[in-house]
Amino acid sequence: FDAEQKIRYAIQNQLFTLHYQPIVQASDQAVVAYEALCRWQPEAALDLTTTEIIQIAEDSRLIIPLGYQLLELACATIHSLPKVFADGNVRLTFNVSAIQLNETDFVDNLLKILDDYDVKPDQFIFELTETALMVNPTESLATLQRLQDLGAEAAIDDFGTGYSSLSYLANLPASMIKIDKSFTSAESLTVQSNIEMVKAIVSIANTMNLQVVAEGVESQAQAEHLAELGCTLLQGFHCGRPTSL
Ligand code: G
Ligand code: G
Ligand code: MN
Ligand code: NA
Repeated sequence: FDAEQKIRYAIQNQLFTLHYQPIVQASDQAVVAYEALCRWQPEAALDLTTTEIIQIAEDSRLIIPLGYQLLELACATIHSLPKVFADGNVRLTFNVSAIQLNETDFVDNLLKILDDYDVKPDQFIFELTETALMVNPTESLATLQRLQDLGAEAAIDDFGTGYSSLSYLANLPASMIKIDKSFTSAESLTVQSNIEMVKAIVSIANTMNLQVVAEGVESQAQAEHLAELGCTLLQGFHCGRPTSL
């Protein structure tokens, strides 16, 4: 079986699951959100990284059924953990690929799934990369606006690695920027130009009234450095590994 067939089989047999990684406040480590990350059950024996699975699922458009299956899992988790999610202080961030975002019925299908689990759009933050947004920039903006009108938020994932313009970003209905690991990793922070980039991104985010998450935080020293640079939210193995909730 090739990788695509294995992924198709794993979707049909519901062998995918989600793990959740905390996004915390730098000031007091309080969890403000959990990012849902796709994982497969051991029985799936896929022998592929998540990055490979998502890439193959995007190329084959299997990301559409997989994405809805994962959204159902996320909703089931939110529904089953009212103490974590119900008071509105902790949100769930969910990665959305370009193919999903550009599907005509994406928002309608999404609302149907949320409704089935009695989950509200304002419990979600949808993570989109600049690259995904730029496939259909105008339509992406309209879709995010519709989600925002429903109460959901949007985060720009892997920020700094894409090709979107500042004028586009300024008009985007997003509430959060996630600075890519390539700027925030411990190794990157040994290079002055990366430090300056983090400062510049924080400055842009503050100007645009966006929250800033530094990704890839693996140590206390790195957490402190990123907080000093103005990153108020942190995510990474130091703050918490992706786990089942
Ligand atoms: O969790 P990990 O670092 O292995 O994820 C690898 C890549 O897969 C990341 O780019 C991440 O955004 C993406 N990814 C993980 N889970 C999902 C998901 O549920 N949907 C989509 N579209 N991408 C995901
Ligand atoms: O593209 P996106 O930012 O959604 O991908 C998130 C990925 O980053 C997940 O696959 C997750 O497993 C991974 N990740 C989370 N924390 C860390 C970290 O501290 N270090 C590294 N190297 N990867 C991390
Ligand atoms: Mn992400
Ligand atoms: Na990211």
